[in-house]
Amino acid sequence: MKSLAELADYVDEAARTATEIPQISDTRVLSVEEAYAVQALSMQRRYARGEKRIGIKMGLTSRAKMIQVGVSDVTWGRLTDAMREEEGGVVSMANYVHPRVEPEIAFLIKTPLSGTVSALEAMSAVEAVAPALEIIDSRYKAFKFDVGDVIADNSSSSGFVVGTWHSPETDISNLGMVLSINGRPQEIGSTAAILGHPVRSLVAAARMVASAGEELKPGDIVLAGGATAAIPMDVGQSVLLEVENLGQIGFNIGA
Ligand code: OOG
Ligand code: MG
Repeated sequence: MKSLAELADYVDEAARTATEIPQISDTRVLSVEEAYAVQALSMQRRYARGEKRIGIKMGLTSRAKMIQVGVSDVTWGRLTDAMREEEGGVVSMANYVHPRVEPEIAFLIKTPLSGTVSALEAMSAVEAVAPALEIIDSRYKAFKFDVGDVIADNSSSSGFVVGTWHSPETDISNLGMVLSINGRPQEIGSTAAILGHPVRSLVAAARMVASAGEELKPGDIVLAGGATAAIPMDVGQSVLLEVENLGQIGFNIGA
């Protein structure tokens, strides 16, 4: 049986080379605690290669997402500078295994946040909010995993695009979201699908990073989680997200 450090190498290598791998749970079912240990160790390998941690992503914060992947625990993962894709740019499929895109909200952190906080305290630590697209790319075969698998695989984090930052005073409780592919709406939702209000995802983020002995730092980006099911990506598609009052963002998908 592989050690947690060997499992970290296993998921890191799959992510680095965009190669699909059999599920860890085929041979060993990880507890949530063990899975976060694997994630943390695998991130050490990325940082050692020069990637910088620039924030975190929350996962499975909406019912649509929980149902799509069959896992109903809220999870988190770390974002690095290498994962950021350019707004309006071309995203290359070659860097991914079987990516999917989902509509999200991003928070920009102004003051340190960690531990048990209220929604009001969480919002007062926010510098700005923006529309975001997350590109998730589970390294596991057929995009299938249990909760330990997905946490170990950095909650499928792979890429993301952030739009224009807006004032933190913007009411983000229930903003319409339309995710279109090639000009055709594919998923329609609301920011309210994210735990009832995206700020609850930030509250959960503060609690979850604290349990890993970390904090949300000034300048960090926090992705609140997909508001709708994610859509499989393919070469030649143009992806556009329109969020009520926050504007639109998108990218094109190349080979
Ligand atoms: C797990 C990651 C979930 C979200 O926004 O819910 C996630 C997955 O769906 O592969 O990023
Ligand atoms: Mg997501």
